Amino acid sequence: MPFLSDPVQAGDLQLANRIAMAPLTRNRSPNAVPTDLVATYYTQRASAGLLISEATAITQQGQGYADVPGLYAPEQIAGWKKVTSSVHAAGGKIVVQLWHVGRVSHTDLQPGNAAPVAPSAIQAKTKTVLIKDGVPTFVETSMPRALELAEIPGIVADYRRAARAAIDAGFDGVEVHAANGYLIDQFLKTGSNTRTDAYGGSIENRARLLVEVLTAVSAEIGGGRTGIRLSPVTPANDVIDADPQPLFEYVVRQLGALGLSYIHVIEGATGGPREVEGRPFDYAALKAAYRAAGGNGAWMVNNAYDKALAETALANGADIVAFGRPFIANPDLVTRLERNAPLNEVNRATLYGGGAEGYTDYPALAAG
Ligand code: 8OZ
Repeated sequence: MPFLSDPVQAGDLQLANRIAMAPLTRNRSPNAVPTDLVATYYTQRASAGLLISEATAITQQGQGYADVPGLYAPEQIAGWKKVTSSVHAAGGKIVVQLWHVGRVSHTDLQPGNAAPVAPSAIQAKTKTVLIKDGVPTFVETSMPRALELAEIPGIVADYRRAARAAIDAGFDGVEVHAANGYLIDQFLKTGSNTRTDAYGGSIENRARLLVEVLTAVSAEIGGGRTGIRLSPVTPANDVIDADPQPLFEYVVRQLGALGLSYIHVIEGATGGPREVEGRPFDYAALKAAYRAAGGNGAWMVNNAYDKALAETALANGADIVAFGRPFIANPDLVTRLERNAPLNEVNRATLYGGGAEGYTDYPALAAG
């Protein structure tokens, strides 16, 4: 039986251990450019087998929150280069999470103050963050407009361009963010997609954007450097599907032939309970469907894991466990899990926005 400290292969990525740092939004990249402080933060955590960056906008249209990073302008790529070279110098591996928020945005953040785009003109009952007079402020998301059929190839091309930019910026690969109620998840799920064209209606149609994006990204940079994050039953950002089990089994079957590096599954409600009332889901069946379709990527699980639960997951066939909040508060989480050392608690007041406090000042264990 593998241990968390054992190495693992995820497509082209040779990882030193089975502990990943989950993608975590921190809103510390003004003008969408990662700063030197961002490089320090990731480098402090480079002992993870894999660092997955915070969600990173593939275009300005894909941005939904103040001060999140992007990957579409030269200065953003230059900022990320400092992050990746510093992480690599520390012996770490890092992929970038490619993000289009779809309807989870605000006109203040969009090019020309336009409406955010979505599969359908259905507003999300969720909040986003703007900076008003220097203060992070939660506001309702704006009413979106439905994407025209003719615009969809451009969205796929934006993901492809961002994947190339990721390699230019020195990342070891990408994770396509298809979870948590953002654009790709909005297309997947019946509650946010009422289209009547080739991208709405049947499971095949609702999954079409996801399959086109993953096909394009893996053609651009190689499947072995391409991962994906899914959240079958999360209520995050007001998404729901009428029948998620066949939907997600279809999705992973389509991914089987792409040779992806990993499939990253959020079990339950993102950052919340592992069981969502009224939304049962069989994750073992999901993994079996992926393997039966020839999928050989690593199987990465996430949500509310501690060491004991993580070891049980490995015993049950997971390959990698992603830790979120524990990695915010414990830069040396790998060592702490190995030694069964106590964990620092996360300070929720400093999660989003601000500077070094609650970001790069969490202490590592004393040496020795
Ligand atoms: C917390 C705050 C803002 C965005 C996600 C990218 O849930 C996020 C996110 C999380 O995937």
